[in-house]
Amino acid sequence: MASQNQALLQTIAKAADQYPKPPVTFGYGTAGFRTLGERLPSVIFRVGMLAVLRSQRLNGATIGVMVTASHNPEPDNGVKLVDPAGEMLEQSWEAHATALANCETTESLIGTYEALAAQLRVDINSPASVVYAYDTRPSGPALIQALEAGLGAFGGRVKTVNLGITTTPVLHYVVKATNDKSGTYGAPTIKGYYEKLATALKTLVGNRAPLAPLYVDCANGVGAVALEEFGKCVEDIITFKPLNTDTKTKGALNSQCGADFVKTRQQLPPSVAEAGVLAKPETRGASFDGDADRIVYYYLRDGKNFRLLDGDKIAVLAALFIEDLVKRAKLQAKIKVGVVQTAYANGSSTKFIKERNIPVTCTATGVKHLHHAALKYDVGVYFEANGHGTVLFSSGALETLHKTQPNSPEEDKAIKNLLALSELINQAVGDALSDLLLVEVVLAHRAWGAAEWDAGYEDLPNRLVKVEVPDRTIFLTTDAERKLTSPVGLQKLIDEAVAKVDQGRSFVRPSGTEDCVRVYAEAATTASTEQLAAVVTDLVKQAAAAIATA
Ligand code: 16G
Ligand code: MG
Repeated sequence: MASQNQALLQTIAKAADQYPKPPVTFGYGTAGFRTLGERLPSVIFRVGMLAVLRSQRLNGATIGVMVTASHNPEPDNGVKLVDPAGEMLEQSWEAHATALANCETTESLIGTYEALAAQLRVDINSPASVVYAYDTRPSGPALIQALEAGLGAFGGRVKTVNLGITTTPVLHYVVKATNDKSGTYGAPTIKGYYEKLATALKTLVGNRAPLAPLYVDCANGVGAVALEEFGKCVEDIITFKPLNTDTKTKGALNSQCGADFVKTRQQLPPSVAEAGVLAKPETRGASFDGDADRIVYYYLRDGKNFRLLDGDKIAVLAALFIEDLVKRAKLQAKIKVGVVQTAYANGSSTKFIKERNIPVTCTATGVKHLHHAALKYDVGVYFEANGHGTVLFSSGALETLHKTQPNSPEEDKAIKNLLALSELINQAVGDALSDLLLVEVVLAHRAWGAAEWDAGYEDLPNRLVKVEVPDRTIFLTTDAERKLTSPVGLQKLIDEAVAKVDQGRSFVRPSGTEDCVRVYAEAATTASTEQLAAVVTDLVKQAAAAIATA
């Protein structure tokens, strides 16, 4: 076996020589590796090696690799690994990814890999399975070649499936479906996913009239490809009016459009405003981000004023609807619905949910944290304010729904709708497309337009400030990022500033994706919000400067 290993390692080394590491330090963060696409070939080659190791460690279960940089500018790219249940890579493996990516030479790469395999008790000659996909970025094809070189070095030991250009959530779905030995989750293909969604949508819409047409800003990204293909499967139920579907023009991706633009600027993409398509008050629009795992909605109140319906609004809409169905099914005692948010959720949304006796958990930023907290509820609704999110049905809840004998047609209907929702909503990861269908279904059932949906609660004015500091690693947080433990003394000053403001709330955390610290503030009025944000920003700058010069 030793000689077999040596032969394989030699083959890998030869292939790795074609992908030397540039003089850059890489880190596997919240969103995987992410930087300029041209810097990434060596990283992607090594991610291929790690995917094989991960699969071997899990007895050959299929692992996913997604090449995308989501809402980042077009020259960027990135890569992340997907675990067998369709979840993000287990956190302890992020360090292995970072270690491999930063080996300076082929020799150190091979040494590190061999040591890692030994430490994890993995036989590098055992079978593995990897499925991969990429978005519409120009650097995608070259990076996929690097990935294939990394996987190809293992020869026939690794079974690979290339899904081609598709969205991040579709890849997550295919990974989960491939590993589902019961075969009930759905066919492990892009088409299988669309068919699953379409079937669930048909059940939920029932004999209602077709849904209102919906304008969808696709951020000039891969969401446009998905929406076009999926749209054909449901054209008798809903008509999509895609906007920003240009995946070919250089520089168009995420430029002046997409969910991140809309959420950050709190305004329509100029292209959507110019198209004038939202002038009628009953018309609503939505924006995907660059890899279609995030969605925000909006409309023009009275045909004029921009109103954002973000992840918080979607969470409230979904949680209350599901809670209603559970009550109609008379299953409140057995199925508990809960909501998971981050500190960025608007205080009004949290208050609104709690007042309706639905429990709310707050976690640190990043999908994986919300996802894990949502698993603790029977039905866990999780959304970040920025539009990342989904609804998870526990196996216990699904079993209850399958086993319950309804005592009335109403109970029967509620149970069937809950089961159809569990099929409509992506159980692996948040999906803009699936979330869109969830929103449209709830609005159809409630006979609501955007204005009625929006009417539930009014957001508190809020402000997010990006602060550049000499060293963001000195900022350490606790209590789901709502309090600072370092720099020492800073939290007390923030608390004092907050106490002076009506309905004030503010927190500071280091970004996980950019070299900066983020300050969030909200309060009863716009003026007091701006003031609170300014005061806390100053406190942060002073504390950072004091430490830098100490
Ligand atoms: C990443 C996260 C997103 C989070 C954002 C925060 C995933 C897939 N993505 O994009 O959930 O909101 O980081 O960025 O987990 P920040 O740390 O720079 O504020
Ligand atoms: Mg994204």
